[in-house]
Amino acid sequence: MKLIGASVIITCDERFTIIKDGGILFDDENIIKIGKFDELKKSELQEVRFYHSCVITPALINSHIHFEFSKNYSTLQYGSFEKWLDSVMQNRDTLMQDSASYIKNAIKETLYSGVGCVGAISSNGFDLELLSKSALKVVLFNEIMGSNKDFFNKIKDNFEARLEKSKSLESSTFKAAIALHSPYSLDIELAQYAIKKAQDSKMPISTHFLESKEELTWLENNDGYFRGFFRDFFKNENAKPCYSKESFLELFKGCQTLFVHCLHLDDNDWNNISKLTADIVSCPRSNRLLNNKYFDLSKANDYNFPFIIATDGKSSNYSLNMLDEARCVLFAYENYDINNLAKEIILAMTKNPAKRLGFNNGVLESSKASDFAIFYIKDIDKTIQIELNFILHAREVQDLYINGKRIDIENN
Ligand code: MCF
Ligand code: FE
Repeated sequence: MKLIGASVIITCDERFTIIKDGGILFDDENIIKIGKFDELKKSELQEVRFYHSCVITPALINSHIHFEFSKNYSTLQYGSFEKWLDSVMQNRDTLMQDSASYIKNAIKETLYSGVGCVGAISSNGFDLELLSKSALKVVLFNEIMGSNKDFFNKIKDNFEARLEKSKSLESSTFKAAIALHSPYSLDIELAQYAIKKAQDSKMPISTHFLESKEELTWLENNDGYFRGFFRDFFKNENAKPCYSKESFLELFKGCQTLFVHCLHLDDNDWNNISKLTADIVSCPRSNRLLNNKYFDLSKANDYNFPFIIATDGKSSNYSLNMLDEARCVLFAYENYDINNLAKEIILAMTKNPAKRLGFNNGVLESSKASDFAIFYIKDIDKTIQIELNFILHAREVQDLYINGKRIDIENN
């Protein structure tokens, strides 16, 4: 048994318990007991450490990230979804080329920001082995995309090979799953085929949904930007949307789904998603950069969706640091009481996403996984606004534990 302690422990449990001068007693799998450091010190211990002027949180969770796009810095265009997608189509191949070193750095950046667990969208499988070898806990969402019937067999073969490879690498820290890119980019036959695979193997699904007004116009009116998109990039003059919003959502009955973005939902869509076994993931900086819009948090509250935030990839963000994402949220939602919002943001990157990714982490209480992040925050023992000061000042972890082991991030 090991014991770590700190000036403050933010447990993220049901009552959002905060323990001052707290301690966590744990082994390589689970938390055994949590309480006051001085009390727990009386146990038989292999290792003891107290972090002065520090906060311990559950290791953070970034539930939507595209590691393969980590080479993008200033290449892709921001400010309009249309310009962004055009620039992805034009630069995708060069961004993928020799991207391994960028992916490795992105994994490091992720760990340094206190993230111990990710939902990674893998479009080509280039991130697969690097992620499986990393210290991170990973749900690898193998992406399927395509709407041209001539290529269906090729797409299926490629998808299946990636899926099988990721299944063969499964471990206590690595799980295979499935991502359907979006309703504008995926034919119904391929969607049904991939959903069946997810259901047969009880894998969660991730999908982008109603990110842009262009997608909404396409699904509702069969018109707008996407007409030109299919004509210019796929030589298809007669492309039609494969779904209505309703028929797309219907596909996910009986699945465990993460809908990502959801910036353009109407009441009917909110209602339909709330009937599914589904959560919504919001990527605030990505949404600001591509679509000039933030997720409607008050609607999410009305429909009882837990708040979940993620960074998306470097394809639509300037960093993969979850603490930068947290600060963006704090400043974006000006109508919310700042102290309450700070607490909601902490849950949005711990307890709330943990439920769907299934690693038994995200909360510090006995029998949960031993995944912790420790941050030095000057004078944290002098404030009553712990959550707010944590979000304002936390930048890089002091230490990160995954499955009870301290991670050597630099050499990971
Ligand atoms: O989430 C953002 C914006 N929305 C859609 N896709 C992506 C994002 N970041 C990367 N992507 C990838 C996506 O996985 O870009 C490609 C896909 O492989 C788009 S090609 C239609
Ligand atoms: Fe995304």
